[in-house]
Amino acid sequence: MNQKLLLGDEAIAQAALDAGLSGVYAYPGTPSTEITEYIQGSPEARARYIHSDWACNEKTAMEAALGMAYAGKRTLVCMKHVGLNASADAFMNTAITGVNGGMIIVAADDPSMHSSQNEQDSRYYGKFAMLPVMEPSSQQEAYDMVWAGYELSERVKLPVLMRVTTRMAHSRTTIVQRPAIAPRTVSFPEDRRSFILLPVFARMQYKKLIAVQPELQAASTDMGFNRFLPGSDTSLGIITTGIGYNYLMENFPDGCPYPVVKIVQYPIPQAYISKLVGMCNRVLVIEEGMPFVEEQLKGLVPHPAFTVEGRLSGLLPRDGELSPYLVAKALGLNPVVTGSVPDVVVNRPPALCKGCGHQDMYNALNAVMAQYENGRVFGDIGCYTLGALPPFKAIDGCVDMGASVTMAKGASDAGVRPAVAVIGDSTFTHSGMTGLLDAVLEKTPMTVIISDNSTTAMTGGQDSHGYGILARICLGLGVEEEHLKVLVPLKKNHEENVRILAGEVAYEGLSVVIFQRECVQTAARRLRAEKQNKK
Ligand SMILES: Cc1ncc(C[n+]2csc(CCOP(=O)(O)OP(=O)(O)O)c2C)c(N)n1
Ligand code: SF4
Repeated sequence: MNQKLLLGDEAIAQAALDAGLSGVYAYPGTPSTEITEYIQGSPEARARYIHSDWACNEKTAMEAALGMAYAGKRTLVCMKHVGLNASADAFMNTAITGVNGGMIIVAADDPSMHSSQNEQDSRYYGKFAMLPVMEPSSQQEAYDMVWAGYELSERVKLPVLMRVTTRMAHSRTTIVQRPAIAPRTVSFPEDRRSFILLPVFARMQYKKLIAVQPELQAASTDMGFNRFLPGSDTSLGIITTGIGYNYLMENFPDGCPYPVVKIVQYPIPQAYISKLVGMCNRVLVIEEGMPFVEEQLKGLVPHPAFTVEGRLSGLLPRDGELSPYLVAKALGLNPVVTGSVPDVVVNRPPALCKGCGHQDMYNALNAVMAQYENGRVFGDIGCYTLGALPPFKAIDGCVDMGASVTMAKGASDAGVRPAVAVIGDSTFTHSGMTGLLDAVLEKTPMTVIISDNSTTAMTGGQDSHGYGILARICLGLGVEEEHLKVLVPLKKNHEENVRILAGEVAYEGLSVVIFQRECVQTAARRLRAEKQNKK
């Protein structure tokens, strides 16, 4: 019996490797990044030539994985929850094409928004696409579910969505591994038409998706992950989802007195829910994320026979992460663990690192923008978003990856002058390039600043697809050569940078200014690694 101490993310990665993975496709995003990094660092994955390079964005990742699943191999796609939005077109259509080889899509949700712009719940996407969803309550369950997920995926010929949340992804425990199996060989779908989503074929495929739903419902009781746990006190019935089960059981170390339905696989197991509401007229739903189960259970009109409580009723907070403490309060228990942060932890606002090139870029930009009364700067997502905070207070927006360019364009179309976008190199190749093409084609008066630190710094310094080719990409998209400037953000260049940037911002047309200097953290890591390699 082989045991390993692994993070939830790593347990998923290890399980995929053991279950014959042929390729992982992903774009970094907290709390999902460690899945792909684990596979990238695995000697076994290297020896087996398992694909693990980062993709440009989540949509390209999803589609490449679909291609691998088309060819009969087992594949994994990983992203943070908002990445599922970026790949939603491909994701929704994977449910219509179905798969040939096993495909697991991991969406890592971030309740409480530790490092995200919202706290959406990916289970809604699973229901929307009518796909099976797995939501492990422990790291071991995550490991086992990857195996079971591939088997289910290959049996019903559909991708499986695995939803994890921050605490599950980022806490560590011992995992019991299974003996590894060989990867699948190349095979093709039986029906060549299934992947051709012309309406005539897509209609057939959609009917198949509807027809398989009873089998998915049966799987959510037969596969043994969801459970009905009897309890002697039927004054309350409890439904937990995902990690909510742990939070409940932490409050009942000697066993829960109430009957419990533990849900970790969807569709929601109707048989277990019926059994619970048949014996309890008050039900508490403990779920991490949005009130997904609670809302469905409640329906539109109050049920005469039972009341449902949870995040919607106010017994649990409507937003933010759950904890054993909050669950104890909802149950009217004396919390074993308190929810307060010890006094020794002093809150301090996040800031750019000392010596970071984004600072010099913002100093130059602020000097230029000070000359205008009504100019606006649209920021984007990355370390440079911290330019919104003091001392810079340099940006007026940050919405989703790539939106700096397109929002600046819209504002410019509305007459805002100057309209400036600030975007990082990785975010630019993720979603900024297409917006820039719109602006090129319409000759929109605006300036796009690409703050190029040659890495994807915010998520830990992964490779950036634009490395060394950003200027060529911009020229290729049609940016005028005389209005494409490359500057080095250093203190000693400040006056010169302000002068050049001011000229481009004043230009009544489209300009791009690339501020290029490597992230100091990535540079330090690179130098350390180079030193190590020389030894
Ligand atoms: C759709 C989506 N995918 C992933 C992320 C996670 N994420 C936030 S910023 C970022 C990239 C930042 O890289 P870059 O633009 O180069 O800026 P840097 O952090 O290096 O300054 C990523 C991957 C996200 N917020 N949204
Ligand atoms: S990690 Fe790099 S890009 Fe991010 S703030 Fe620090 S130096 Fe700047």
